[in-house]
Amino acid sequence: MQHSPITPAPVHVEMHEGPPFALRDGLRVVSDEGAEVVSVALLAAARIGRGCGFPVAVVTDDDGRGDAVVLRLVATPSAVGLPDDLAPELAAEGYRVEITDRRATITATTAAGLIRGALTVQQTAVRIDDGGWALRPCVVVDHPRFAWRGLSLDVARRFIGVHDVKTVLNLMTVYKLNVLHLHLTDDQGWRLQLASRPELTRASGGTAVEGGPAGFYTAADYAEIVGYAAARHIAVVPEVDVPGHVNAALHAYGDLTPTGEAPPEYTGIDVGFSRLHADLPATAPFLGDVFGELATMTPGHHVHLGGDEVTSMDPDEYALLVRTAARHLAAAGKAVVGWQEVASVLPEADQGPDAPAVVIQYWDERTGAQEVVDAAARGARVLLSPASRVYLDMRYDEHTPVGLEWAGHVEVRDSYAWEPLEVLPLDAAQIIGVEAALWTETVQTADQMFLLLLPRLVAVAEVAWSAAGRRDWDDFAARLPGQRASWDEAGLTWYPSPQIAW
Ligand code: TNX
Repeated sequence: MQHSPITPAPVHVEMHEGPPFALRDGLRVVSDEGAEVVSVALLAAARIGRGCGFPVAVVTDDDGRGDAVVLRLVATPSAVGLPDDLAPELAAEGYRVEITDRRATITATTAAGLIRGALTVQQTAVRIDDGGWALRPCVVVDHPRFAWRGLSLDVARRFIGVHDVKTVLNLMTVYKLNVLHLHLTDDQGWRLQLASRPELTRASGGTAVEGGPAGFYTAADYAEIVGYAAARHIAVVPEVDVPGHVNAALHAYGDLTPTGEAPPEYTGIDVGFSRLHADLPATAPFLGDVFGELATMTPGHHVHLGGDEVTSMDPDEYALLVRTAARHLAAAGKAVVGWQEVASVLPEADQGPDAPAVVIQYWDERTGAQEVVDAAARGARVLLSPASRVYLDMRYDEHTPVGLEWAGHVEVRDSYAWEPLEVLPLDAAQIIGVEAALWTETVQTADQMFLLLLPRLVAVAEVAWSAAGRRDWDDFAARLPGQRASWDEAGLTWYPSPQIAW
């Protein structure tokens, strides 16, 4: 059997011998009826057309002829070929792909599964003699290991504009990641315009670490990002970080400080010095406005309230502030996500059994593991972001021109060769998934951002998607060079790690 290029590695793949499916002018995408499927079909047609250099039509009647990429919805996971006992959240993204010399057929129970399959189809593409493209014949049956496969982008320390966010979303689509977490606020800047609190972006939208790129998203910009992500079946999880990391908010609204006086803007990179105050009359209305409006703007299920690195606050006050924010989100129908520090105060004991599970994001391997395990025992689900593996703002080695080092150097193999079930003493069902993080204290340009993301983001994507038994460093290292042409074509900077035979 031939070697599979598909990344992340699928659950089941057979690459077949025999003639590939040559893509020629006249190729059609045959879609099932229904707006969601047709939207995936249009996206697939546009991607294939761009790659091949001719227009690809979308049609909804299958005449059975060749030269077609077929998207087909079926009613049950078993009709896809997926195991009957697979969790519904995983089955939803499962798919089957079959490529013969005349057709590629993608089968799934949802549009999300179809788009994951469409990207698998694209990864089988090879150049043929006439300079065109062909798809390699194969059968793939696949589904994700974890429901949450994320990337957190810190757009607060430096602003990342809509265009660059879309480029990141394109990359996430290719590697089947499905959550974009936007860290929208921090000491150095506030990046989302809110009608209820216009001073936030007016006073703090134009600052960034050390005079770096600043700016903010208008409501329309944010909706554009959310819509672009949704078309790719990627959820946007916005984060407003409280009760620490709030200098940008205090700078905009002085009544959030005990003196009533707004502190100056902050453009350094220290953490832990700013905080809200539970006993000030302005604080509760601020939390209500911000989280209420954020929830309204966000169609997705989850909203992140931060909660990290609050030094010098009485634990009762911390609990009160975090729980106030959490209750505003719950009242708006959202599930709460928080950094691991909130594990001491969430989920609340009286949160009913029907409330959506709180998600605790574990990042700091130096401390707090027991609190996370205890929160999981109270019903939380855990999102794994162990810094020594998936903090993609860490330098690869001492020569990396940008990045921090507090969690050590993180080479490609570090990001790849770890087992999520071994990070904390948890059952598999308590782990919702894996999320990489790109903090931007040292990042000034899009090139620097992609240098840090590539190739490590691909490694994390495989940890999150591929079955444990399908993961193998040598196999991954052999597949990775096959990905570089697509990065080069997209004009993305990447790190030529010496661990890979490029
Ligand atoms: C820790 S991770 C932080 C961030 C920094 C990051 C730098 C977390 C919840 N807090 O504020 O940007 O380290 O690596």
